[in-house]
Amino acid sequence: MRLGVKLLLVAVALTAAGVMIGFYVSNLTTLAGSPSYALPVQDASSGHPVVNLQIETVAAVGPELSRNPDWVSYLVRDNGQWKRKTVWDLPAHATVHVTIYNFDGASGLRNPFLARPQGMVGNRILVDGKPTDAIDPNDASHTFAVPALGLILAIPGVPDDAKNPCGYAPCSVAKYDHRTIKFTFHTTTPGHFRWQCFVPCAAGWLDGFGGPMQTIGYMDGFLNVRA
Ligand SMILES: [Cu+2]
Repeated sequence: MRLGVKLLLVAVALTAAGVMIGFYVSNLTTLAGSPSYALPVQDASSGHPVVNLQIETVAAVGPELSRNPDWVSYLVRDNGQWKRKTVWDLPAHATVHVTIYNFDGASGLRNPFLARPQGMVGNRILVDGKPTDAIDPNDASHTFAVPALGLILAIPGVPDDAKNPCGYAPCSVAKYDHRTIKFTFHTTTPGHFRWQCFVPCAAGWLDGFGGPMQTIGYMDGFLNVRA
């Protein structure tokens, strides 16, 4: 083959690879992102706003809420409806009462240190009503962590032999087997804080950390703490 033809083939192959990488990046960028949800203030009489944050974690987000129905996800209760919104607007210096309903099974923690809840009031959580200051790292399904606020907790999973697991979200608390986690934390000064899951829960992805684990709107989001 003549040198000119070889060079032309290399140029064509490089261009094609470049275009494909471009499509891949643009697809990921389009997928990532989430509308924000502003939590309504329940009570401001003490001078410190009080808000309730209700979230659910699901094994599969379902076709109603995503074009990736099999992706694991967080959802937030917005006006009584479960929505795939992972950017939450919170008032500064607020008391945030959090309830997490987990419908997913366990994947286990890579780092057992994260099994010890930290950064919330009392450094403990209620698991199905029981005060808990450490869970078995193997039982972790997801974590809710806001590293900049020093807040982290691991969420225990639904047992493998659960009789009534939820297939596709949205998952009804009244209908399906779940774990209930409650805790309270305080926001500080205004800021933009990342939150994320640290359990390698993205089944089918490299080391469980791809897809929904690296895409805002599923296992990652932000707290917008506003003055
Ligand atoms: Cu997760």
